Amino acid sequence: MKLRVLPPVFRGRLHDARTATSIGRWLGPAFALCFVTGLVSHFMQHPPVWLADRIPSRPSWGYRFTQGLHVASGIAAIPLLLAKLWTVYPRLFAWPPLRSARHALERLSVAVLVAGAVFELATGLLNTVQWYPWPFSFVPVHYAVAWLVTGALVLHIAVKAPEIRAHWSRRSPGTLSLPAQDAADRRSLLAAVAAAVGAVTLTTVGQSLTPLKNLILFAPRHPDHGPQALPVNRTAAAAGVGRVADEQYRLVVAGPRPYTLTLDELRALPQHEAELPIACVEGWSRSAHWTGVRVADLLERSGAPADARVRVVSLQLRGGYRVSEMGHEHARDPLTLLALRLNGEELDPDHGYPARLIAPNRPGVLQTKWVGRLEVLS
Ligand SMILES: Nc1nc2c(c(=O)[nH]1)N[C@H]1C(S)=C(S)[C@@H](COP(=O)(O)O)O[C@H]1N2
Ligand SMILES: [Mo]
Repeated sequence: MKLRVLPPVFRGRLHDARTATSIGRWLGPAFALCFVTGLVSHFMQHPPVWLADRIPSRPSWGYRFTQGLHVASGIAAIPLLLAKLWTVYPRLFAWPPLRSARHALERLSVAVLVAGAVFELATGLLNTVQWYPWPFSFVPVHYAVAWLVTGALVLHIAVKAPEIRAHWSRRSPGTLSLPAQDAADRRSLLAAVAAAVGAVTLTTVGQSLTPLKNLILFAPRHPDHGPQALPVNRTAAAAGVGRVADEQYRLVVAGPRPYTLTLDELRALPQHEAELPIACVEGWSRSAHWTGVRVADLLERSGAPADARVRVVSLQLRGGYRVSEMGHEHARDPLTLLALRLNGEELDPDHGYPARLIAPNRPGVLQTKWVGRLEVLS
């Protein structure tokens, strides 16, 4: 007897190009928005040489906005991608599996697209909860795969352009041949997907869009939870800094005319106030009221040239975020402070006591805590 393995038969009627197009209409823009805002984040954190001194320090909420969109569009893309994969998965069993070299290439590009898209959303989501169950480092791999996915997506849209065009609008000829019942079912499916997108968005976006903070169910951070009503990413204990003793603290400003200040001397300098957010790459952000010494004043006193770049060095001895750099736009912005106070109190040790950097339009990871040194770079 000859055994034959038959491909499965799918009787569900919504595994068709029209449903795939309807979902793609939302999934495509979500990925595009996620990619563009991801690029912004990447270049603000790791600017190439030509850009390093050109990043604007305004609007002060710029990074908070783009990174909030990055994480929100990524989260919204999860139910969209799942729905899209459900719609098209019967094609995995298409028979014969390969019809021609062109068909083989197309299937390969779809495989890259699906694998890359799942990888980006999964690693991005896990990054928002600071869980890294993989051996590679998140940022460079998430960044590289984003280009791969974007390339595969552009190719996919180009290959599918005729089908997309045929199914794009309600009146397109593709619809006429389909039974009326399918249209009703499709509307239900799309309504369910829209509800899922709305639900995951509304229950997470409050981590950054603070007016919606009371709707937070799944976001890893609540913007109010933390000392002085501000979340903490790395505590003083985790950073190995602990509570810095007042009498031991020194701020070194290493410019053309280097000098050192004690904490009392720093407190005696003119203090300024700023309302600025901490906007973490992980998607939470929170605005706060900061008081401290203008970095511009400290640099001026050291004789730093107006266009100098500055390196900010933490008292923390190990860890990736102990040093940050900024261009002259940030260094000379009157809102850029070496903050000593937060929301009317001395900084909590977890927020960088006795002094931390706070600057407008800057990723949270570059808002260095426990600052011990400002170095003027030539
Ligand atoms: N020295 C030092 N500064 C740091 C960090 C760090 O690990 N070490 N973490 C950064 C990150 S990732 C963020 S989001 C903010 C968090 O600031 P907050 O704890 O004051 O809210 O601090 C930044 N400054
Ligand atoms: Mo962060």
